[in-house]
This record gives sequence, C-alpha cells and structure tokens, in this order.
Amino acid sequence: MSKAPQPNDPQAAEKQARIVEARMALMRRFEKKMAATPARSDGKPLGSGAPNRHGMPKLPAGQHETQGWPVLDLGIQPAVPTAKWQLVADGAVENPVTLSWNDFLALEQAEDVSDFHCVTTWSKMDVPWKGVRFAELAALVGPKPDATHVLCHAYDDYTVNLPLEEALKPDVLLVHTAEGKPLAREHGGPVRMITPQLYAWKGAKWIRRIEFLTQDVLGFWELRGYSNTAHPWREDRYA
Ligand SMILES: Nc1nc2c(c(=O)[nH]1)N[C@H]1C(S)=C(S)[C@@H](COP(=O)(O)O)O[C@H]1N2
Ligand SMILES: [Mo]
Repeated sequence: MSKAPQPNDPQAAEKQARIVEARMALMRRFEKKMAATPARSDGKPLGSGAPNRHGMPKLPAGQHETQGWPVLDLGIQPAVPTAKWQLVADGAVENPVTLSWNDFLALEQAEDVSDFHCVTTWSKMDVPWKGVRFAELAALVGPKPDATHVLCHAYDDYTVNLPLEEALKPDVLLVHTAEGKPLAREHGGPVRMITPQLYAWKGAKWIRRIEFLTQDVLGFWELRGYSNTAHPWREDRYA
C-alpha cells in the first residue's frame, strides 16, 4: 500500500485544504493579471488534439508544454484494484448499468491521440490513449430525452460536471491505457475520463459513477470559482 492518504484518513482533509488554498491563490493571481490586461479575443474556434490544431498556435494562451506528466489531485489517491473497480452509469437514463472491469473491457475500445491542458498552466501534448468513448457508454445506457448534463463522481469523492454535448465529443474517453501502459494509479487508474477540448479538471480520475442529469449541478472546482465551460482555447479558466 502507498503512503498517499486514503479517503477516510484524517490527514486527507488537511492536505486537501492546503491544495485547495494554493489553487485559489493561483486563481486570484490570474484574475488580477486579467483585470490589468486588455481582453483576449474570443474569436478562435474551439478544438484540441492534432486534428483540431490547424492554423492554431500549438498551445492555448497562457499554457506551457511539459515533457513529463505532473500529478494533480486533491492529495488522495485511492487504490482501486480492478477486481473491485465498478463504474455506475445512472440517473436520467433508460438502462442504468454497473460495469465490472470485464464488462468495461468488453465494450468497443477506442484509441486516440490528444492534448491535456491543466488550468494551472501546463499542457501535455499528443498523448496516445486507449479506452472507451463516453459516447459508447451513453449509447449503452440511453440518456432520457430531457438529460442535459452529467456529474462524474470519483473514488476520491471528487466531482465534476459536463454538459452532455461536451461529453459526447468523440475524443472524450474513459481511458485505461496511456502511452501504451496501463493508466498509473496516480493518474487515475484503473480508469479516468479525459476531456481534451476542455481543461483537464473536467476529466475525473478514479471515476466510479457517471450520473446523467436533467439540469446542471456544479462539481468540486466549479463550486470554488472555476469556469463552468472551461475552454482552453479561450483561456476560459475561472468563472
Ligand atoms: N478524481 C479526481 N480527478 C481529477 C482531479 C482530482 O483531484 N480528483 N484533478 C483534476 C485536475 S485539476 C487535473 S489537471 C487532472 C490531473 O490529472 P493528472 O494527475 O493525471 O495529471 O485531473 C483532474 N481530475
Ligand atoms: Mo488541473
């Protein structure tokens, strides 16, 4: 077992509070900087990943490329063995499911190469991923006609919300493999979501439940002032 605090560890709340405070300080610095500079153009098309980068600078404004892969979370890195891992998809759907690891691997598998933009200003470019398209899972459960959003829940109690139209983009994957290797626990293994066209906080590590909703419900960072739309090409970091 690792030394990272687990969900019920008393250290965890303290560690999380320090991480949140550091990130709120970053948000305040950014807001001060934006208030002191002219507005950036909002005219750029959305998109990410090699196929969508035509005519765009390689990196969204305010981002720098990282060669490694930083680890960012709330300080809790739950250990979820694949034998115990389950993914629930429920809420405003016709056929709620609880998938085991084998059920998940039996779904149609997808591969993609896309970018990963963290709001704290690093970007990891051209990451090869393997997993299951969110759209594949959505097709399996059948969202009700009035479903408009999803709230993703993770094993570390993190939550993040997405409008259905963003989640259904073909590069939104539930990934189990990155750069040819099983997704490491510190990056959200066994399975995390990725949202290449939005800042990376929109993709839940250690995902355990996707709740389909008929209205928007804010997630962990959205409740603390992060943008609810989160478009990196618009430097849409904070609300
Ligand atoms: N469950 C969970 N998912 C999460 C987070 C988290 O704290 N908990 N942090 C988010 C943020 S802010 C980022 S940038 C990415 C970081 O992923 P990485 O640690 O693999 O780089 O995960 C996102 N998903
Ligand atoms: Mo992030």
